[in-house]
Amino acid sequence: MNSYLIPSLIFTLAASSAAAQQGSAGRLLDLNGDGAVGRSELEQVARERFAATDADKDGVLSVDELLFLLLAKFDALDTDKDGLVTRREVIQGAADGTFQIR
Ligand SMILES: [Ca+2]
Ligand SMILES: [Ca+2]
Repeated sequence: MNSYLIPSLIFTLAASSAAAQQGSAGRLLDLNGDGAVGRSELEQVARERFAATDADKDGVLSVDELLFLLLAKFDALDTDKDGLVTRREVIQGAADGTFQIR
């Protein structure tokens, strides 16, 4: 993975995970409640998600740490637990905030 992809992936997963928990990515990312999402809010969420993903707290993300995150996302999308993620499950995940399509 390149240096751009990892932060982008972390942010996307952070936003979609948070949206699943709170119903809307906008509400979660709007940390100060002013109705807008600023760069500092995006960066704060990304920093927090990075810290949560960095299980061994060494300041970098290993392949294992990223795979753990991706597997958790996969499990959330695989709503019928058949070990496969269908287009319907992705669409449903996008609708309910489990998965963010960009
Ligand atoms: Ca680490
Ligand atoms: Ca499935």
